[in-house]
Amino acid sequence: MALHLVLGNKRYSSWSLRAWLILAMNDLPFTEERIRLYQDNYKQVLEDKSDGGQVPVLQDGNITIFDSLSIAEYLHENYSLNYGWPKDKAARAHARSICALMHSGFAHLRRECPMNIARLPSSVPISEDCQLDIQRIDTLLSKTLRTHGGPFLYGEASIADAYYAPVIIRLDRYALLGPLHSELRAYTARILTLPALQPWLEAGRRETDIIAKAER
Ligand SMILES: N[C@@H](CCC(=O)N[C@@H](CS)C(=O)NCC(=O)O)C(=O)O
Repeated sequence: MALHLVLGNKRYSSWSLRAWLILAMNDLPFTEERIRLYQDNYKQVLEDKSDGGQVPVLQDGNITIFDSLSIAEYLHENYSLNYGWPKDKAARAHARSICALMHSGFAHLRRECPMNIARLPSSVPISEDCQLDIQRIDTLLSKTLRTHGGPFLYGEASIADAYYAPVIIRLDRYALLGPLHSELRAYTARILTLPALQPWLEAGRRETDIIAKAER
């Protein structure tokens, strides 16, 4: 069946990036359709695409999957991914846990430092709560990298790396890396130069639609 991904602006849409990167990392052929978020009748378009009313949405023939984490699970379950969830049971359980944590948490970082591919790295004032989110991410990812020996979170690349890629981009674009563990700084460089990610970064830089609330 043909995979079709509905996504938002590549400059800003972090949840879209997660789904897109899982597909790209795994070399799965797919077509994509970009919705200009917060423009014209985008909300109606999204409502028509899925019951979730948001991007990303994956269509696989007549099956529609919405929400980035469900898309990850669907792809893992239905396609033989080279870079799906980790093969080891304990690592897989941990990877699912940290992705669920990302999905439901780190709200201060997400709100105060929106993903913006085109942003030139510079710092902005952030709250203490946002600082705590960053420290927690640093502790979590550095420990995971140490436990599995790198170069990716669970050794080989996996869904978890795609899931944390937008966080890594935020740490870079808001110049937040300085005080972090060396493992996480090295990992950041690895993710930012990941070949599969480059087409997204290039497209995001070229986009001219500005979403004012995502610019800081
Ligand atoms: N929990 C959802 C979050 C999706 C989400 O917030 N998508 C944003 C773009 S990154 C969106 O569709 N925003 C437009 C809107 O909500 O109207 C997921 O993981 O897919």
